[in-house]
Amino acid sequence: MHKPLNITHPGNIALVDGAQTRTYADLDKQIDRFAGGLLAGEADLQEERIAFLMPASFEYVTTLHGIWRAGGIAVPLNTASALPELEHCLSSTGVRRLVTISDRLNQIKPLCDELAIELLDFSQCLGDGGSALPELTPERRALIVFTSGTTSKPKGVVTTHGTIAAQISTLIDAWEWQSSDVIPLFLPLHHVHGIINVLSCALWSGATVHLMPKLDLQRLCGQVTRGVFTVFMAVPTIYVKLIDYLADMDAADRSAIAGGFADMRLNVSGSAACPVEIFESWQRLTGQVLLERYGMTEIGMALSNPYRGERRAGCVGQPLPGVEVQLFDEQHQAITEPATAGEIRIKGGNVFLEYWNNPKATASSFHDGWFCTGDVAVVEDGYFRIMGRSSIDIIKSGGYKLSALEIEGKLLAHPAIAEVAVLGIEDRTWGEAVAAVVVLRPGAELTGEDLKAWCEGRLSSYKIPKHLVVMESLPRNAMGKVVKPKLKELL
Ligand code: MLC
Ligand code: AMP
Repeated sequence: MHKPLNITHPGNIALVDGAQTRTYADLDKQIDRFAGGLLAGEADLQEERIAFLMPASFEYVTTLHGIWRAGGIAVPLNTASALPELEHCLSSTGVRRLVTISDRLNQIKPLCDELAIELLDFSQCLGDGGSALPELTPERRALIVFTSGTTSKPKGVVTTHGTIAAQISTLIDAWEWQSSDVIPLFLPLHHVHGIINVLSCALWSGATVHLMPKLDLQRLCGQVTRGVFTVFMAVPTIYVKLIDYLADMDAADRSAIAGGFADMRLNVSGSAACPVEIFESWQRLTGQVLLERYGMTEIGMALSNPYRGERRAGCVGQPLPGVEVQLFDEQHQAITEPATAGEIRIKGGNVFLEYWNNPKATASSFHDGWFCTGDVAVVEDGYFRIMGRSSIDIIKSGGYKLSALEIEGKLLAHPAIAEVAVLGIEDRTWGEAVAAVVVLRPGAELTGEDLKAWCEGRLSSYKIPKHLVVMESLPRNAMGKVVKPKLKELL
């Protein structure tokens, strides 16, 4: 069983939210009360899936750990999701109880009523504490995080307490986490980057996490200038936004913020490729050599540039401790020659257990015991370099993995759209931006603004197409299959 909270430093500040703080001892006590409240006299939740919808907050951390301690499976929901997206997460995992905070109750109540889910306000779940708690062995299921892929609907990735422990401990070793570390957390808390790399590594280490419900560059940079943080982790989009934000200010302010970053012990980039230009700009601006690493919801982190040693621009380094990484060719043969591209496959205690209630998808994502990532890489002078993905239907935008098929399925319900192909188009800020190529029904008209308005409430904002191209017909191959057009030529 992993030790989710490092209570060897009970007086250390675990969490900061604005002017409020929680020590490890306070947090531990609150989690016990929450676990007891959820159990309501039962001995063990027996892997009941409990969903929760809340921004980064004391309540979020207490709920996540409380579900774990009570023997449940935590299902953190995306606070930016549209209701139909939440419906899929809740119904596919058979959730019967959902915890939220008072200002979110009205947003989610109609959906809970429709699905006969009991809606709980966080404060209702706090018991008196002191309840007997179940023993949690490493093979028990702990977490379901939804990920998009080559299927139209997102799949629930199940990790056990053992998987989570492996994912956390490898990063703590590799990046030398310490109880004196202080890190800001502005990433969404329904993905492994926020949940494992930032929150869990910090809480396991006895470090301090500053919770920010949203990325607010002005507030964040104010704290950076004051030297609050020692470690910073973000997706490349956020480094682009910071570089642009700093470019627009006067030299004295810029140098104060850049100095704050320079004084940190570590700046990490991941979840999407960090362009060499951004790596170099960040180094010029702050003196920090970004540590780029590679991971995935199903495996946590797998490859990382070294904490001590050369961090190479455009590369993701070497396998983390305890993680086996091998490139394979299309005939499933291991690639042994250098500089030959192949699919990244992974083995190790960090690899997920299964896709929830989807044995077919689970079986087809493994080959000979290796998890097949669908990412293609080469090894050059001992460093892995990601070259792209084997599927054009996966888009990475702002660090979010999006399924072109899911977005296409949604857009086909638009009354003006007869046919649609969705793809990612290169974008300096977002890495890729979502673009839709459509064929309209006879006599219909559609603008980008119309489409955006129609998508609101149906899709999360980052899935809504930012580019719209109307064509007479979609290009097809000799077999009649749609060939996604090269958008650069059309825009
Ligand atoms: C938002 N906008 C986008 C967009 N996202 N436009 C194009 N493409 C996108 N992807 C637009 C909105 O529509 C809005 O436009 C404006 O930007 C502001 O929206 P916002 O939501 O307020 O944006 P912001 O807060 O700035 O969000 C940017 C961000 C966010 C980078 C903070 O995208 C984010 O948190 N990304 C991280 C995702 C993450 O953690 N992924 C890890 C997955 S795990 P308008 O016109 O309405 O103003 C994983 C494994 C691993 O990948 O290896 O880590
Ligand atoms: P997700 O499914 O949201 O966890 O996204 C995982 C995917 O993000 C991986 O399969 C990669 O395609 C991509 N990814 C993560 N880190 C990097 C990186 N450093 N460089 C390139 N792609 C990355």
